[in-house]
Amino acid sequence: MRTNRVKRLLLAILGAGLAALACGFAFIKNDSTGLPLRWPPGTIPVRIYPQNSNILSDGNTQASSLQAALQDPTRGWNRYLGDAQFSSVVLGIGGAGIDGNNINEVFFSNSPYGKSWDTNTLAVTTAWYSGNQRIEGDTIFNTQYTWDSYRGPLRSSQDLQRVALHEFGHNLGLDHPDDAGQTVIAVMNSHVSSAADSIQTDDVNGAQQLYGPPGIPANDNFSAAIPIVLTSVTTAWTGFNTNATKEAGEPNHANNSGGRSVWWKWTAPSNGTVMLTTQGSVFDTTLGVYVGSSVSSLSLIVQNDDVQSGVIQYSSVVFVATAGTTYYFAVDGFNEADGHGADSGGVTLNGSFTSSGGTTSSTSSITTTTTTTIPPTTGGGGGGGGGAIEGWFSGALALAWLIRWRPKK
Ligand SMILES: [Ca+2]
Ligand SMILES: [Ca+2]
Ligand SMILES: [Ca+2]
Ligand SMILES: [Zn+2]
Repeated sequence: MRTNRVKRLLLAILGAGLAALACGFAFIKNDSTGLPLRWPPGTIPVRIYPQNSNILSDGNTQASSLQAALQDPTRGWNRYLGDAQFSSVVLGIGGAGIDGNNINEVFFSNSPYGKSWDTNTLAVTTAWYSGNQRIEGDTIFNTQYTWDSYRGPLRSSQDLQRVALHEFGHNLGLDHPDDAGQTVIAVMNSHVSSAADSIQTDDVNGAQQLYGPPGIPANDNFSAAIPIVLTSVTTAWTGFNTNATKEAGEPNHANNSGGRSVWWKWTAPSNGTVMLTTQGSVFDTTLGVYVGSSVSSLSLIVQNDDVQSGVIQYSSVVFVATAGTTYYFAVDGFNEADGHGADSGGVTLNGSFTSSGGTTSSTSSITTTTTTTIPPTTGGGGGGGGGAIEGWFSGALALAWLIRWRPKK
C-alpha cells in the first residue's frame, strides 16, 4: 500500500569508527509498515555535479571517484545488486541539485538546501519515499572539508569514494548498523573509519536483502520447489525471490497478481497442524499453500496476504495437514500494479508443526482453516534494530531538517 511521500535525512559523521565482531546490517524503514525502503527493480539514475576536475591521489577525479562508488566492476555497489543498477551521468562542475524533484543528484555545497552543516558532518543523503519504495535520494558533500580519493588509513583530507560508498548505501536503503546496536566492520557504520575503505561483507548482505544477489533463485519454478523438513521444531528457511517469475498457469497467491514467486515443498510426517509465516522477509509478501502435481492444476489449501491489511504486511497461515501428503508453499511479493511488478528481496519462511499423532491417512479430505492474525513481535523487517532513525537527527542541522521531515503529497 502506498502512503504519503516522506523524507528523511542521513548523515555521514567524521570520526573514529568502532570495529568489533557480530553481524547486522540495518535498513531505513517505513515506520508504518516496518518494512525496508528500496528502489523498484531496474535502473537507479544518478546525476553527478563535481566540485572541480582536479586529479586526486588515486588518479581519479571527483566525478570518476563518485562513479566508481556506484558502478565500478570491482569497487562499486552495482556488482552486488541482483535486480537494480545505478546508472550515472556527470553534469556541470559546480552544479547543484533540487530537493523533491524525484531526481537523484550528487553535488557539493556549503549550505545544503539552505541549511547549515552540523559539526563534523561530511555529507548527507535525503531519503524521499512513498510506501515501501524509494523515490529520491540526493547526496550533498560538505565543501568545508577538503576532498581527496584514496584507500587505507584516513588522512587529513577526506576520502570522497569511501564517504560516497556510505552515502550511496543510504540511497539504496541501508542504515547504520552501529546505530542499530550492531558491532560490525561496515562502510555503512555511522562514522568514517580506516577499517572500511570499501564495501564489506555486512554491507553486501544488507544490500542483497533488498535487491537480491545477481541471478534467478533456484526455487523459482514449482517443479524446483525446495524440499523442507518440518517436524515439531519451529524452523525458518531463507532465500530470495529477486528475479523470480510467475509461470504459465500459476495461480494468484492471496488473490494478488504477484509475479515473483518461489516455492518450497513439505510432506507431512503425521497428521497435525502447521503454522507458516513470512515474518522477517524484507518486503510485502503473499503466501499460498497448495496440493497438486503441476503448477497449473493446484488445489488451494490456505492463503494470506497481510497479517494486518496494509500495516503488517507479512503473511501467516494455519492449516491441518494429513500424513503423507505433500504440500507446496509459494511465497510471492505483493504487486501493486504500479508497473514495477511484485515486491522482492530476502524471503524468510517460518514453520511450526504440531503433530496430532496419527500417521495413517485414513481420509483423503483436507481440512482448511482460516488465516490467523498474529501480533508482530518486531517491526517485521530483517536485520538491525529499530530506533536508529532518530539517531540521525542530532545537532542543529538535524533539527532544521526535522522540520522538513513531513509528509508531502
Ligand atoms: Ca533531487
Ligand atoms: Ca516462480
Ligand atoms: Ca502482504
Ligand atoms: Zn550515514
